[in-house]
Amino acid sequence: MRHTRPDFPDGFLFGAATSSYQIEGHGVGGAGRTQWDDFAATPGNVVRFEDGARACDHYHRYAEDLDLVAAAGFDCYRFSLSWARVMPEGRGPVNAEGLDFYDRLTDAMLERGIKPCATLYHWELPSPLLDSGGWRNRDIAEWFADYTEVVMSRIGDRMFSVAPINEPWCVAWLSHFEGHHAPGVRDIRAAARAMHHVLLAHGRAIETMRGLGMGNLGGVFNHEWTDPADDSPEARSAADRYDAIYNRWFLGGVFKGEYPTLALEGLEPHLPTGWQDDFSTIQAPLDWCGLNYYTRKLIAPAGQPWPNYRDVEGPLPKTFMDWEIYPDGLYNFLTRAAREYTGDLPLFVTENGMASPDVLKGTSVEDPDRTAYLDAHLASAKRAIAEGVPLNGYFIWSLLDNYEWALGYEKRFGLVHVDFDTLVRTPKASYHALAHALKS
Ligand code: IFM
Repeated sequence: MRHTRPDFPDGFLFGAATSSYQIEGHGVGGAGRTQWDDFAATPGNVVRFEDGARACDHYHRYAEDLDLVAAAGFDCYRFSLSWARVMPEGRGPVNAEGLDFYDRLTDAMLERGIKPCATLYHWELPSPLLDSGGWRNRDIAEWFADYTEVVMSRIGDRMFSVAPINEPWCVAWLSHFEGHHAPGVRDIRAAARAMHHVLLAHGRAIETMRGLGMGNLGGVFNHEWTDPADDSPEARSAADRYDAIYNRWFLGGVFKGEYPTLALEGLEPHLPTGWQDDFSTIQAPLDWCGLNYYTRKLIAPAGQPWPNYRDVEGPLPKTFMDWEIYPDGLYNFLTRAAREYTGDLPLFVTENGMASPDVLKGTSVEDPDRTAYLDAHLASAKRAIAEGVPLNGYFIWSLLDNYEWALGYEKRFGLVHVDFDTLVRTPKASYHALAHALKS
């Protein structure tokens, strides 16, 4: 890697990220059923009907995994907690075994000198809550606040940082308008409500944690850079609508107390009554803002009703996800976020990384494309810092190969290869390159 730790300001934090359902093994430890178990059990939703029942068995192998985090020289580990593991019904009874697990995990990080960076929700909604409407139901904000209180009353004293919800766009739009993720709904009214309720729940969780006396609280928002597919005004306005729904809705809600007009054009008729009154909660002050970034999209009109866009194939080299590699997008977002939304607030790149068809040969995995991808995105991060963007850290997705949701186990994002039969972990060449860079 060309970039090493000394290229970044003193105190700049490097971390690796994972999420509960993608690695833990949800079939053990008394976890309740989740919307992803149901979605995966419905043919046609997930490649090979794969689910997270065993995943990487991190539940039993967390010590080995944290050893890998420490040995690479990471400062932080970004992990998530499963709502259904802590409260199998989503409300009411607590699974003591689940809380104990997160307590052990936290202490295991601290024993290794790793800063625990928690996310409260990374998509495994307890199935009984979906029976009650899930993200369509406004009550989810209070259910989520209750869960937050339970879990953070136990481990909140030892967290370095906490964010309530990973990637609200995925929770709301990808899962309720596009239907690609659980619960697989394709319905504009459901999507509008989820778009709003996910931010309301975010705000209630922040308020709850402030009430517990916690600090260093943030939000984690995913972004896709958006360019028009051609020079036509129609393509420009389709790209602007995409940008409004994907990128500007969430930052606008949290940092400005407003939703973008181009998104309201389609969603306002479907929002719950009185939505404007919720911004005081949604805008609960944050200590930092996290941006997840992977790619850009080229957007054209689709000849359909609102939102009337489609993405077209771009010319740039692509990852195994078929995502264009566009490091400038990270720079663009960091500078835009600081300029238009977050000002002096510390920013973090909370996810960045790529999938590749990595193969274990003997005892090694050569993944030069991943090293190059990370290096190029670190260059963009550095460029933004040089222009005054208060970027304080960078997290790689992901520590381990894991369950890539509807795409199952085939898309390997890890710095560490996982053999999903034997569960043996093998650090890839990118892991070694990074470890070298972080210790420089
Ligand atoms: O695996 C996901 C993760 O759960 C959320 N952010 C994007 C990653 C890659 O698709």
